[in-house]
Amino acid sequence: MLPSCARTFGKKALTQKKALGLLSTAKNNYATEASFETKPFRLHNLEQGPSTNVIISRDDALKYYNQMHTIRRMETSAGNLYKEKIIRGFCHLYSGQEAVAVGIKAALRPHDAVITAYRAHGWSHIMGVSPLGVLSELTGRQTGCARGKGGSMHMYSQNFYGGNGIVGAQVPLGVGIALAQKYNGTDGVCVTLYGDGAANQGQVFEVYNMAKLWDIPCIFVCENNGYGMGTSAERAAANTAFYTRGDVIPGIWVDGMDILAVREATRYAVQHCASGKGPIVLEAATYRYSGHSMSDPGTSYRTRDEIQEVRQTRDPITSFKEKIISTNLVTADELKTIDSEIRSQVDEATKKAKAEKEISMDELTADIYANDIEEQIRNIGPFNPLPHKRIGPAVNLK
Ligand SMILES: Cc1ncc(C[n+]2csc(CCOP(=O)(O)OP(=O)(O)O)c2C)c(N)n1
Ligand SMILES: [Mg+2]
Repeated sequence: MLPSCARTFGKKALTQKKALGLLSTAKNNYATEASFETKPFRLHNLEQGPSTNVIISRDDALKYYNQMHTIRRMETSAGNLYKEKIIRGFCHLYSGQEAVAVGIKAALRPHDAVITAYRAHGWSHIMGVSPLGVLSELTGRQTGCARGKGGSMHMYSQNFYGGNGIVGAQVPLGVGIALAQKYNGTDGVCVTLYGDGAANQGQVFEVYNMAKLWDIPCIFVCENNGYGMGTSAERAAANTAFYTRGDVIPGIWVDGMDILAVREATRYAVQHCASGKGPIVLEAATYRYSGHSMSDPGTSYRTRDEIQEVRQTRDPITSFKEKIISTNLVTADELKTIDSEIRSQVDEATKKAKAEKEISMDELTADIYANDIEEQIRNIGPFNPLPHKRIGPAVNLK
């Protein structure tokens, strides 16, 4: 992405300051906004796509940098906690894919919904869960966003429907959420994410069909990170142009390593769905740095050089950082300060996530039902049921 222009903040004010003898410091010489040219979008069943000219403000630049960096840092910490055996069970990291979550979220309105698969830590955070809420959930502690009962794949928040461990199963659910949006007369959309591997499942095509038939406001997002576990997309899919696979549903290919391109494509998709035109498919071309999960070193089906090359040439954070520094939206020093703030925030959260308590046994059968319809829950045997109780309000129950 090439910088095409940067507008400098308060040039007149600056001249006046200089005239008054006040030296301009780097701090008050920022550009307030800059524009960039994205890679071309590829279009399917669309005459015109999103604009390749994107504008970003200084405030948004800082916000997106902060969000992407927080996800990266949190995932590094999660990886370490797993290696220390403090996180147990499954743990799928999102490092490398940050621009997809941050770019999509930047284009959503508060009433839009999101559902994803098991690579859900970054999404949970971006949808409102604090680093402590995520990391404590991973370590199974009571400060976790699901009080430690959900773990890596089952985190939720307002308008965020998880965290789903069965490959592809969230796609019909996402269409259902979008159908509810339409049924309730909101103009909300549901962003339904799935991987390149999941994209080959039959249920995905069944709901493509229903969504188009009923013009359901669902944004299908295929996060194509190149692999489904150890199988490359090329080996698994006869057609790897995932943005075309909705047949009559329009589709857009977007560089998923460029947060601004993702934001622009999502804005377009939201507008498309919210104006009653039905679903749309986005394919975000991205990459995962870690193995599929913590038990996969991730180097038997791809080379270390391949990973290294992506890190060096397409990393979503480094490339964004270069853009916003070179257009004078921010300074390198400012980003360094943000880096160290994020580091201490995540370190602090990690410390707490290790030290917090697990929930007590009586919570084992709590919050199973949103409405307390069954007072007793079957135990490991049928004769000693455990009481059901509600602890907190259900997150997405209106
Ligand atoms: C129904 C089902 N089949 C198989 C699995 C095992 N499995 C977990 S992840 C995965 C690969 C999915 O790859 P992709 O959709 O590309 O997502 P990514 O992991 O790359 O984010 C498989 C086969 C599962 N969880 N559920
Ligand atoms: Mg994949």
